[in-house]
Formats: sequence, structure tokens, C-alpha cells
Amino acid sequence: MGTSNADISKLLREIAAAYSIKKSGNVFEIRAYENAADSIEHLTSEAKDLWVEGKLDEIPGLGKSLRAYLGEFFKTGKIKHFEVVKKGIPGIVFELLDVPGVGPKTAQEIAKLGVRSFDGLVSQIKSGELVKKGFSGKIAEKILGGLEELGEREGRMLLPYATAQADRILQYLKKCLYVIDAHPLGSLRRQVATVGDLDFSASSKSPEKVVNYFCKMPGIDRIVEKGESSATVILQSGLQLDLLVGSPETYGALLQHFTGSKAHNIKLRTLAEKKGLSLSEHGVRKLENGKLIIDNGELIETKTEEAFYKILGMDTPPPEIRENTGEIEVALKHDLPNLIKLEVIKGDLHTHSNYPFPNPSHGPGADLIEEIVKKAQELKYEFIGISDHAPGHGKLSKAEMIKAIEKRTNVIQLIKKKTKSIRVLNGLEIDILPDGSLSVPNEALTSLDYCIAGIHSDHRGGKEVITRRLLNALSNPNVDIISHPTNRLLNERDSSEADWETIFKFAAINNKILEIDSYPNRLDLRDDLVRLALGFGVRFVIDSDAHAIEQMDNMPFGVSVARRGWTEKKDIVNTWGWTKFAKWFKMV
Ligand code: DGT
Ligand code: CA
Ligand code: CA
Repeated sequence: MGTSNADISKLLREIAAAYSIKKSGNVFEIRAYENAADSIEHLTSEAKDLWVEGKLDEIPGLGKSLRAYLGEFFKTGKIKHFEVVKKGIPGIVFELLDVPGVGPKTAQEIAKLGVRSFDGLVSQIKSGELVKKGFSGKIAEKILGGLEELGEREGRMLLPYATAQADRILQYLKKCLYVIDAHPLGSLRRQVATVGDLDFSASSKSPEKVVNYFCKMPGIDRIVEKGESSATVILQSGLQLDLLVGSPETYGALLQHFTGSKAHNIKLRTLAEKKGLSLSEHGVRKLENGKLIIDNGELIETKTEEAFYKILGMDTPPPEIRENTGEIEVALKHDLPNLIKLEVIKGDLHTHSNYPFPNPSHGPGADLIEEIVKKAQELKYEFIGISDHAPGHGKLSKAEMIKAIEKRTNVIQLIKKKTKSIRVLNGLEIDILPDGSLSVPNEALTSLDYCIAGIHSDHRGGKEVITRRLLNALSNPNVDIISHPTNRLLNERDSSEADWETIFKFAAINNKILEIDSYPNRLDLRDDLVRLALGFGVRFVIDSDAHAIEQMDNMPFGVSVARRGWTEKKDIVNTWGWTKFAKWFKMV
């Protein structure tokens, strides 16, 4: 077993589950394991490194006994006590906990019915055997969906990883003598939060030579398919690459086709047919009496994507919104949105410094406030907000909490005074507790420039609970922003369920801002919900949620989410001029 933070979190969750299955631990013990799992999952440094440096006590929410267990784990590769706790529970129970929608009770029940593998489970559900044995049909259905989701999740890359890989491959492609131009396309060009495989196009007069060159790329494990103008290869890293090569005269059509999305292309094809045209990756052809004339001479010139879309009588939708969710209709009416761009971002409101709060609710950042300010200056920002996690709820008395926050406010005041070319803003990120109240008393919030509230525990509460918690937080006059509203972690945890329409309506009416968090495995609020919220008039802030200054460079990924959600400059508060911005936050 590995020792990554993800491995340790999983192990701790398994112990929590084992306790609850055996009914041997009390509620507090189980909660302690779950909290520790959450806390380690969110660390910016590896827990093992902290152990090596003798700094395990820096992990918030980790008690003395858990620290000792982790020490034992790093030293010996196992924990005796955990083995005792897990004893007698079949391994499949722990595997099942990874399936969305399956908790310890259900996992145990499935194991009791003799299921020992995922494949066995699927076949027992599909054949109706499980239900015959008395298992709930409704839950069985839900589990099938969960298994499917788990399968889909596996193998999809996060956007920054996909971007880095694609850059490298593009460099290689462009070095080929026969390549006139090349582009990464598919879901990467559309900036989808996770990317399945990487698609490339190349413009060339000698397609076969380009295909040969591509198939000789270093690091290829196997060639799946190789044609005259296309290839599919798998790299040793497991990454799949698709290449299509086309002639410069019709390269626009190729770009368009391979960018997708599939749904966008299908809709376009129907539209084209009505105009007597046929579309394919090779280009646009005229149909005669509704029939395709197979003659390359009939290919209409489409050197650029713009030329391609023009033939269809429409403007060119930005790749990020090519999902057949209305973009074709507005492009036909020449009414495409003017999507927000990275260049207009004027500041970041969600950054974590290493300010030493006593008992912070979650891991602090790695760098000094001054270092964050300097990085923000390098990014040419006009303002930078520091939003550390406040001390954890219940860790300090009310008076101590107020004092601790005041003390930090004074520190920031001093930094504000000595910083000239950029505005430093005093914020906090506080917790929305399970009952919907906030982790910090109101008296401590009034001196802040702004306040972010977010759910950082008990994410798996039901739809009503999550909705009520978010609405409660939004009702507090001191709360300006809800951070990462769905709390999803890509490839790890699904979005919380909530009554989003009610939440968005409430946020819009009460001038509350929803965050688009640029952290690569969050990208939360997600694009489809951004679009939905936008319809209700919600405003957004795009933040990095950086826990180290390098992570402030993640802003472009949040901007991509905002673009996929159809937002424009006016919808994003951290693009506004200072006067409007400060007025909104009542800073003046
Ligand atoms: P991914 O790889 O799962 O993240 O998603 P995509 O969108 O990159 O999908 P992929 O790699 O299967 O295909 C790349 C593009 O090629 C896709 O966005 C649109 C186009 N395409 C693929 N299959 C079809 C198809 O069956 N019909 C049409 N019209 N276009 C297709
Ligand atoms: Ca793809
Ligand atoms: Ca592909």
C-alpha cells in the first residue's frame, strides 16, 4: 500500500467504516477518523514528509493516538491496531466504499449476500439475483450507476496535466518538416475539467509522412491504428493520442470537426443538410438532390474555422461553449456572448498564507502574506485578498477567537500600509458547520474587508441538509462569498446534492457571490452550474484557492470554467474597476 495523502485518507476512512460496521467505536471516534481523513486529503504537503520532519502535529485535527498510528505506518508499512479493527470484514466491503452512493452499511449487506468482486456484483444486479436475495431494487439500481461513474472517472486526466502533456506532444509534432501547423483539440481545446484522450490535428501536404513521424514519437507503447492521414497511439504512461492530418485548404473543417463536441457536431450536421451541405473531418461538400457527390473537387475551401462556420451562415462559437447547449442558435443570430478572458482578472480573493492562527480549522498555506502580495504584483493584479482558514470551531473560546482574528487584522493593516502598488485585502475563509451556523462569531467578522464561507466537513449530508447549510450561510450579512459551492473533488468525490435553483435565486437576490475555484481538482462551481446560476443573475468571483504561491498560477483554469459557463466580464466581480468593486463589498 502507498503512503500518499490519498492512500492515508482512504485507510482512515476504512477504519471509520470498520468501526461503524462493528459498532465498536463511538460516534466521536468515527468522526475523528473521518475528520483526520479530510484534513490529510487537503494537505498541501505530503503527510509522510511532515512525519520525516517531525511535524505531524501540524496536521489539523490529528490527535495524539492518530499521530502515533501514522508514525507506525510510515515506519513499518502497517498499523497493528488497524488490522485488528478490520479483521473479519471481507476486503470487498472496503472496495465498495469507493463506489459513489455506497456507505458502510450497504457495503456490509452486499458482502453478506456473498458478493466478492465488482464484476460479481454487476452480474448479480443485472440478473436480478441480488434482489431475489432480498436486496432493495432501488438501491441496486443506484449502485449500478455508482459503479459506472467510478469506471468513467478512472483514466480521465485533470486539465493542467492534460495541458502539460499536450504541450510536449505539440512541440514534437511542430518539429516535423512536413507539418505546416498543428493543434491540440477535443475536450482539451474545449477546456473540459477532465480530459479522456488527447486529440491533435496537423495541416500538411504530405499526410502520410506526418503520420509516420507521429508514430515514431519517443515514449510510444503501442500503435492502435495507423492510416494514411490518421493514427491512434498509446504512450507508456497509458495516455491515448489521436492524430488527424488534413490539407491546408480544408484545415478549418478538420479543426472544427476534431474540436467537437460530438453533440455540437451532430447538431451542425443536421443544420448543414438543410442547407444542402455535408460535413466531415475532410471538409464541406455540396449535396446534389440531398445526395453526396463523392468527388474531392466538390470540397469547399475552409482554410480557417471562421470560413467553415461562415459557410453555415453563423459566427464561430468559442471552443469552450461548443456543447450544443444553445451556442449554435445564438451564433446563427450573430449574438454570441463576449466571454470573460484571463487578461481582465484584476485580483484574487482566495489565498492561504502561513499566518500562524492557533488551531486553524484546516491546513494553512505555505508562504508568508508578504510573499503572496509579491506574487500578486508579479501577476499585475490590482488587489490581493488573503483568506486564511480561521481557528477551528470549538477550539477557542468566543473571546479568544475574536482576539485571534483581531490580531491578524492588525498584522494585515501593517502590511496594507507599507504596500503601495497593490491593494491588500483582509479576508477569511470560515466553515459552514453541519447545522448551517458559521465557525466564527459575527463579532469577529465585522472588521474584515470580506468573508468567504465554505463547507469543509460532512459533505455527504443529504440534499436538504446541504441546501439548508448553504442558505443559512448566505443569509448571514457578513458572508460575501461561498467558496467551492459543490465541494466536489475531481476523480475523488462527487458534487454535493443541493437545490441549486433555490440557492442561486437566493444568492442573486441577496447580492451574494459564488466562487469559481481554480484549484485543479476542484474547478467548482462547475461549468454547467455556472451557466444555471448566471440565468438567475448570480455574480461570481474566480479565485485560485492557492495554498502556495505557485498555485496562484492556476487562475486560467478557473477562467476556463467561467467561459464554459458563458460568463462575461460584467458577471465576474474580480474584473470590475475598484470603485464598483469596493462599493459592492462595502469597503468604502
Ligand atoms: P474526451 O476525449 O472523452 O475527453 O472527449 P472528446 O470530446 O475529446 O472526444 P473524442 O476524443 O472522442 O473525440 C474528439 C472529437 O472528435 C469530438 O469532440 C468530436 C469529434 N468526434 C468524435 N466522434 C464523433 C462522432 O461520432 N461524430 C461526430 N460528429 N464527431 C465526433
Ligand atoms: Ca479527446
Ligand atoms: Ca480521441
